[in-house]
Amino acid sequence: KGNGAAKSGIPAKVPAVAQPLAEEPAEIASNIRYHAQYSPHFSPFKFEPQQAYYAAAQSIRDRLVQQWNETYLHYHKVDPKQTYYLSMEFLQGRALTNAIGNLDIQGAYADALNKLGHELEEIVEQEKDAALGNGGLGRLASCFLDSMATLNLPAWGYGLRYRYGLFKQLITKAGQEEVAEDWLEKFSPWEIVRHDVVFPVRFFGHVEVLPTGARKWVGGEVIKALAYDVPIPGYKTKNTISLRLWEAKAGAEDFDLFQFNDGQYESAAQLHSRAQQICAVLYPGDATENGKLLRLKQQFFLCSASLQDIICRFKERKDGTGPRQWSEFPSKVAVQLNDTHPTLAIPELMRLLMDEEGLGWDEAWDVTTRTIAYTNHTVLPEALEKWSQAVMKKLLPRHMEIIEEIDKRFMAMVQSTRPDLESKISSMRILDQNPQKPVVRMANLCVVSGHTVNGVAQLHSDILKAELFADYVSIWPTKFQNKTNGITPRRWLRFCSPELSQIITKWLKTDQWVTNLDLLADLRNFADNADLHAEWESAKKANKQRLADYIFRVTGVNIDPNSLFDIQVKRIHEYKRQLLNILGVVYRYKKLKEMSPEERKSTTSRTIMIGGKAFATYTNAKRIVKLVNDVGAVVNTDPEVNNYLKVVFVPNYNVSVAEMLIPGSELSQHISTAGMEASGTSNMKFALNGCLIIGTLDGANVEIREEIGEENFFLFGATADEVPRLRKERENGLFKPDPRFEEAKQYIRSGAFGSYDYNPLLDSLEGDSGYGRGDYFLVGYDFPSYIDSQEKVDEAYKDRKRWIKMSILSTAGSGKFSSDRTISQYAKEIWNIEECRVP
Ligand code: B1N
Repeated sequence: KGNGAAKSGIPAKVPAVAQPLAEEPAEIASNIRYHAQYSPHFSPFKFEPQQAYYAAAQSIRDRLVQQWNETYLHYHKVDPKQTYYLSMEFLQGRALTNAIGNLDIQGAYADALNKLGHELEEIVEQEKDAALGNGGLGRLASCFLDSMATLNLPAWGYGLRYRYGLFKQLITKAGQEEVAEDWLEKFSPWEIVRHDVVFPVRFFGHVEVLPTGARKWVGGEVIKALAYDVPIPGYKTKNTISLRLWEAKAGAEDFDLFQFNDGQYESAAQLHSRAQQICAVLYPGDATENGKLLRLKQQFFLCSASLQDIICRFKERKDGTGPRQWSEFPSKVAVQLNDTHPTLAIPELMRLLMDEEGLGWDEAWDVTTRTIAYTNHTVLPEALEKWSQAVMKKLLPRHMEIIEEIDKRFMAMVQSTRPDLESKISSMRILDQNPQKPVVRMANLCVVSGHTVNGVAQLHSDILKAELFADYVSIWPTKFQNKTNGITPRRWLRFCSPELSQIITKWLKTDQWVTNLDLLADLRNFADNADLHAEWESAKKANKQRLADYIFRVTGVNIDPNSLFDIQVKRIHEYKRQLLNILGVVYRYKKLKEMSPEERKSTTSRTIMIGGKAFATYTNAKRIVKLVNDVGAVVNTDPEVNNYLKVVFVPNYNVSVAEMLIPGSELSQHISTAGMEASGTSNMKFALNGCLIIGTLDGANVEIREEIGEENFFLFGATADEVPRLRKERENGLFKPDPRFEEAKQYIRSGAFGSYDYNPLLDSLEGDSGYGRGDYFLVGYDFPSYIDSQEKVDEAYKDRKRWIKMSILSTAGSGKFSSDRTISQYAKEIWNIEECRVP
């Protein structure tokens, strides 16, 4: 009991008041020098950029730790309701620029580093991305942390400390190759290991019935969860919250000295190596199903450790009037599940409350359902998690019992109150009793057990209510909400484009837009102002030049900063339709080839950049990567056209690369088959940076177009409600492909881009029906309207005044897409938490 308080991080005795921190560049420089000298990681006799980075980071960390201690002492005192954001992914990227920007000490650190013979811009490049996430879902979690801290909300992020994050993508003759990316190679200066925060997590074993009738999970193997805290500073506020990442460990007691002495080295440390596996690597799927046992272990590890920690904190904050009532738990704790990946939090909370704390079913169920809420991020059937009942029973026998009981009670409730739903019960149930492969449907478990379910853009939330979860809506009409995604304006404008930010601040006569993004709307007042146009264009030009230099560095391709920079960057997936983009490029190339030199001169020069990672075993996605590279190799070296068209595959797309690409973009493509992209968040980043969008009416595109005006958005393609009918038409052989579509495919088949066999990829666009056949994603259907829309882009780009105006209006219309707005809505409408500002 004695260490209960220490476990959650609040010491029994408050430590001495924090030391005053250096303010002047000279003091900061000496602080950096101190860290360089006493850091055990490097020779004290050298001070190269890498060492300067680590020393500067450690110096900044001192500040973060101080603010962070103050924050949690304050929370401990005030005891507000807190939110816990559980996510298998946090895609943090680099931390240095963000930390000094949020702490508002950028100038002082730049000067200090100058005094030490370094440039800040060069130093920040030394940092490796923390890529503990795949794509949009993980990056959203990281944007949310920034907003929670900035809005002074009492909140925590909980995740896993993967030894290896998302793989590094190499582009070779064969296409994409994956190699492990060692983000912890030296160490991360941004994490603080908490040897005082450790919880046991059990796997396997069996359920025992005690004489009292209570049930207890025993046996199996017990692995320790050790906390690493990453401080998350808010923008210009003292509040600094925590991203708590769990690492798996075995203890000395698990090391079998007897076996070791007997020469059985591997079995002596068996549990150690099993523990190591749990956090070894991030599963690299994005909207792809990964039904692997290790993934389930990871998920449970996150849920169990986090809930034990949360309960521990709840128990210790009593006001001296005796132990807390469990019925108070939901008024102190909100748990948000980032998709179904942490669904096991539901049966784990039930188990902890019943088996460890002695609550009855009804009481535990009441607490659990009032605590947990679930966000859905996809309707793609292959991404909806389903776990084999047999596997679950073996790994988590007690949880399987609890899930069976939830399922049974849910069925009984529906049968007794809603006989009209009789025929739907088998599909609404949590357990899918298909005798071939009985599974647990994780999304159903979340809908039945959570108090709120939300989608991530209006269209997506509407689809959830009308299709995926329609039957539940009639039972719980108020359970379903929309929370349109957002992005942090700090990382995605203020820090990644200081040039544009400065102009915005100058014209708005305030920098308040950084935390009140709706203020950008006032830029509309100057949308025709020639001075603003000149400044806007010169900032864009500078960003384009920086991007061109980068592209040359990483690919050797020279791109012209006067050409239209057209970018599509996101995970490679057939539903995102990078194939539509590249087929469009192939068509453009063929038309350019057919033109006379004179005719070519009147076209709009374009540089098309495509980047993104493909899941290692997703064959068609990998073929698309290869095709983009092959098309680039031919086009870029064709002297007839390469002044008018360049095609670049941007390797190893990640957060830092995005921070370079987005400010330099002029057109970006968000061209998924309508109804399939839940929201998208890069669309928001591009629009915020004054980049125009060509896109379908899908995900958040719909709302972006509403906000910035339809005349400033290049729209094409079928709408979500037309898609089922169009698929049917194809199946019935009624689809007549446009000759331009046939021409583009044929050009690739003819070998114009090399001898690689693209027939299987192109064949997926043909045939009658079925996933991976019969053009399930309607590339052929949307191709003609896509090409037409691209022609409108070319025309618009020739009219500089019109283009710049559209660009300004894109930024001006992006206020809604701040994650501050999103998080405020979660706080008010789902979590019921309030600001708790550190004085
Ligand atoms: O979540 C983003 C959305 O903006 C995107 O539209 C959506 O595709 C993305 C399994 C996922 N949905 N599902 C995933 C990630 C990893 C995994 O293992 C599924 N990612 C999304 C933020 O709302």
